[in-house]
Amino acid sequence: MSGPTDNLILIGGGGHAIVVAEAARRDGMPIKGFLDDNPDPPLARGPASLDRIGSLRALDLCQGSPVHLALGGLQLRRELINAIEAAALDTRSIIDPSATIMRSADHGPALFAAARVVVQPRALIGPWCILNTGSIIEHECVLDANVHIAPGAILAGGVHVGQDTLIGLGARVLPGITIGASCTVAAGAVVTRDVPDHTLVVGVPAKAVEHHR
Ligand code: JB2
Repeated sequence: MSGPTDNLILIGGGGHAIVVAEAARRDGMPIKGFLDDNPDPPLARGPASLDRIGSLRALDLCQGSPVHLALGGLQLRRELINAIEAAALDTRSIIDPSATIMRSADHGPALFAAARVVVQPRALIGPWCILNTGSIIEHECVLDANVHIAPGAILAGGVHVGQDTLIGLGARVLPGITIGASCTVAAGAVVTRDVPDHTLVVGVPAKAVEHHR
């Protein structure tokens, strides 16, 4: 449980926040509590639970504390990113100690990098991205803001991903491909061609099935 010297506030208390909280502790970052609309979400229960200190949009409670946006849904993340930026809150990156980010790679603020992530040389990771468990971002990839790479997904060298896009569980993207903004690459898909903005692609090789978000 959090103690008097703890200070980080997580925004979100669901499954993603459980993973983020553990990585933050491993990274030596004490946690004060979390915001969530659900009065009894997963992070409030079970081992290493934390205290809920307010509703999800009660960002006034975060003034003076470092925060990390700890929920996975991209549309809700986009709304909260806009609110957090408007409130000029002090955002923190959380990087699990087992993640490897090569020295010539770079990332923006508010990154979450989970256990066993690998970011290879000269990759550029934009602000507010999630690199989830065991994902691989190869050399010279460029990720725009609020890109979510799900567990086990792999981007080959030189891939560009537009903002607010989800690369699903275990998906693979071939070298040099450009994926647009607000896209979803379904779990297990293999992307062999560029993907325009606002497109859902599925399958092997990935095909567009829907214009969305
Ligand atoms: O539509 C919503 C809504 N959706 C989620 N309206 C409101 N008011 N709140 C919403 N939330 C809030 O975000 C809930 O309070 C919820 O506790 C919190 C986190 O959402 P959820 O529990 O749905 O999932 P998550 O973001 O923690 O985890 C998802 O993303 C992770 C990256 C899951 O899909 C995980 O399996 C995944 N690993």
